[in-house]
Amino acid sequence: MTNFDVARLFYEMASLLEARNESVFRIRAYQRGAQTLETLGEDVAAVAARGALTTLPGVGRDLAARIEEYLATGRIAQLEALRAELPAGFLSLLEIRGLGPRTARALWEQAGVDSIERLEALCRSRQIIGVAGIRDKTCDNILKGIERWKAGRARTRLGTARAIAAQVSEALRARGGIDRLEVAGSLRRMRDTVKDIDLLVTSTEPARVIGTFTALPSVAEILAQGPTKASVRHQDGLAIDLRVVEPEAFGAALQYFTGSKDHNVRVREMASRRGLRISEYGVFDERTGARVAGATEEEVYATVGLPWIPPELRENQGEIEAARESRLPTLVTAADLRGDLHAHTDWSDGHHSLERLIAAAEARGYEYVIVSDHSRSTAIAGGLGVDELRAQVAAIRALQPRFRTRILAGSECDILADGTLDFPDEALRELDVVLAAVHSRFKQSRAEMTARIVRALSNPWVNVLVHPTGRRIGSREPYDVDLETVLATAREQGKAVEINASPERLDLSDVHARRAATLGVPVAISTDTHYLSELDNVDLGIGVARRAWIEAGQVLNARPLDSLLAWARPAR
Ligand code: DGT
Ligand code: CA
Repeated sequence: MTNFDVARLFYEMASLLEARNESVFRIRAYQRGAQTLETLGEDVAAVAARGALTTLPGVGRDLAARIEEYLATGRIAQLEALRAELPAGFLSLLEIRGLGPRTARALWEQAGVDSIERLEALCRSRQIIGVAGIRDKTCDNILKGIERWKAGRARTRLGTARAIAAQVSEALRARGGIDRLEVAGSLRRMRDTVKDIDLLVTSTEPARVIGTFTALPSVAEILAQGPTKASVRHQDGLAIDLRVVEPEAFGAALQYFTGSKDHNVRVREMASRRGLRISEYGVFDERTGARVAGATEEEVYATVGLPWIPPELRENQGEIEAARESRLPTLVTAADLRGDLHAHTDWSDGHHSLERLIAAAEARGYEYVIVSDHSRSTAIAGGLGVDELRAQVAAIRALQPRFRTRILAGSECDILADGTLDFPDEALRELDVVLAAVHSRFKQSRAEMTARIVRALSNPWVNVLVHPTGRRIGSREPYDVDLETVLATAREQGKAVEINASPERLDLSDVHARRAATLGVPVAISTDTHYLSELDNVDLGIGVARRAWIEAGQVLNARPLDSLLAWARPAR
């Protein structure tokens, strides 16, 4: 139970009252109360316990009673009655800018509009003109509002959001006034896409920090601003929330705003069974109201008898049980990786020479790095023919004496439509490690695609299936393939699968990578580097692997060179 939750219910209440044409004063009262709660620097339950609710700005007897009711029962009866009068999709209509609650209600009553989809269809066909006073112009405005709503709901790729969060954090730190700054939310959990960036800060000068934040040059629009919280839209489109919290509540706030919501629900239930109440302000004794924890996340988890849980696992996917039974995995870290197993050079579509790639890998302290350029069939990427491949292997061997980092001769070899490979076995056997990938005929049937990949994995010279589903986040769906069969084949044939760390791929995804690891298939975490700076994307791949519960022992490129080579070439 939090200020946040009550505020949301109050906003909803205000909208529903407006839809019913209720008094403007009642509507405003709920909006005002919601704003107060959103920016309140103290847990509303604590205020209630002191009997001080009516001292809050905008909170009169009526609202205080609703807050008391919510704290006691977890519901607001009047709100539920109001909701029952309207269709389930009604509230979503109110998210469209330019469509007020009254019009929305009239549209529902007179034209059966009960969802955004239906609203859009009726606007496009202009059937809605004349209903509830809607004119041509209004129709266009609603359509514009729907477009904006769609854009606002679009999720941003992890890589992009991380880069923006890093820039904004750095800009904030440089301007001073901040003691601690942490990223929370889905970004801290390393989800492959995020809705927004959640920042948490401690500071002795909240007003200064809020002022600095909203005035950053990269901020395009201020969405909301209070004494300790602000929401802005970054010039790149995504929203950023910043909250300033007290140091003694920092751990509780970080835990709360990191989520996931489902994870937090479980933790709160555990607390409740112990007579404790957890909110973003701390952990409190339900009886006495005394704060028992809040400064660190460790402290918060300890009050419910759990060890600290890595953010990537906080999805209510078994981590609570694992923590309780002391069997949380020791997740792989960047330090565990000994090399990169997927990188291009200017022999195909990479933007750097062989030498520069090796030098960059050596500078990172890698024990090995692969050179895995495309094969001929990926003509668009300047794929190599057999002769060029042999020439490249010779160039690699000639270059090796100049470097400590071992250069692995490899290929990202195309899997042709029938599952055969783009290079003959005689060529593949000269390589140290062979990657295989689908780059064409994405529309094959599920049966064909599955058989194609299974056949490729059955080639003795193939080692790693890279970007196994072909997805490009936000632009291309994965191809239709029976991944269970593919993974079972990989396991049977002693092959590995890749977590491709390229920000638009992240393929395998967290869920699929977890399945692969569970089945005992080794996972390679590789960058698919085309520009040298992309070697840094390895952190995104590590994030996916950690979300997949993967430990170093399950990661192919955490193995030392000898064991990697012995695995890759048992036949040699
Ligand atoms: P997203 O959709 O990528 O932004 O995902 P999150 O997890 O970052 O979600 P967000 O930004 O809505 O909220 C951040 C965290 O705050 C979330 O993981 C858990 C917590 N939280 C958000 N809304 C609620 C809520 O209504 N109730 C509770 N109990 N917790 C919430
Ligand atoms: Ca978020």
